[in-house]
Amino acid sequence: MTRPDPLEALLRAAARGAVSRRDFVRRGAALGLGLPALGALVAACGERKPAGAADESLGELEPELAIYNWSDYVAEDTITNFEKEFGVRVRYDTYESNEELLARMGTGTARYDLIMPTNYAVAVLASQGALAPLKRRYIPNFTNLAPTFLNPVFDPDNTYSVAYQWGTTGFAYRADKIPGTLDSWGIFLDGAHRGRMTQMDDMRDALGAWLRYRGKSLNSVDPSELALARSDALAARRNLRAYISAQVKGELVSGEVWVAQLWNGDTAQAQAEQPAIRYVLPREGCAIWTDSMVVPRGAAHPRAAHEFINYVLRPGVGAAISNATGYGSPNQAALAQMRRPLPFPTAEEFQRLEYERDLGDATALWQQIWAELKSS
Ligand code: N2P
Repeated sequence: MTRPDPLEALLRAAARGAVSRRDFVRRGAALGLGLPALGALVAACGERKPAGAADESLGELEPELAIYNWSDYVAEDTITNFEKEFGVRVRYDTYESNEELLARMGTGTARYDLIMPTNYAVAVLASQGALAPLKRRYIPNFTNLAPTFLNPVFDPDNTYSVAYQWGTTGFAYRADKIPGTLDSWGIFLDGAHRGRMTQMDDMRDALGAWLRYRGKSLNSVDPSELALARSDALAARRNLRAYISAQVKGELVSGEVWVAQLWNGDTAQAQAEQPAIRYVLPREGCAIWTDSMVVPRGAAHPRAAHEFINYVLRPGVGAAISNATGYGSPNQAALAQMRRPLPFPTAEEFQRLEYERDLGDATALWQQIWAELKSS
């Protein structure tokens, strides 16, 4: 049976919670619905909460979605498959660091519906009121997440975030160019490899390594500890070819770079092309992180963003992403479909791993040191 349009519009508005029970009955009656039918519909829908409530409907799927993600962080067909299945056109841009993402969000000029910040960056954005609470009713696949990735400290109750991928920030090296087994951040102080080494173009990673090198927390806000990290970082800088993140993969593969501070997954991507590349979790320790999917407050296409989150949480989609990126999947239902599921670090490894936290007021001091490292 084909319904007349006004009735369909009324039913949709009721489903969105945009119509009170009394209005629904009044408008339904005006459209010719008898009282028994109206009563049954009202009972079936239940009383809807007014607009603005936590379970408010997001309305219909929008035909567009704007995603801002790390580079090399999806499988080749992740986006195109979503576009085809949902009839949504995706605008997809990439960034190289949380600082780049935070700066872009701060300008308010770039309008994205879905972004993937790391632990501490979720906390920073949430504290700025920049994130929209997620509507779990649109994310039934949330139950596929492994318990370890639920209720993280940076977002208790997963109000704003759903885990996307996880990994670590150690370093990669060419075992065919450098003899022996490397296991320390100290390698970057070795002048023998001057010009063949790189550190991440990322304040937290580049300076965090030197804090760990001296046995300090990579979340340190202590000025004297930071002063020491600064001088180690300056000494290492003499040996560096550049501060560069994901893009160093090509130079590692070609052999121009022999040692590169890098994430585990991007290292795995380079290893696929050059088997002599090794990955190290330095003995002094390094960062472990989870990148999460979050929706900026005021996003223009929130329903499409939620659909995408739910899509990523399908076992097959999550497995395909991790198979392509080399990172760990927080999706426990996906593990069976992964080529080499990344085991969560052992208790022994965990002793050396640390999550990055929001630095609060000390962010300014970190930024000042970073600006000095990057200049000249
Ligand atoms: C993407 C790697 C991003 C991980 N290439 C950083 N948390």
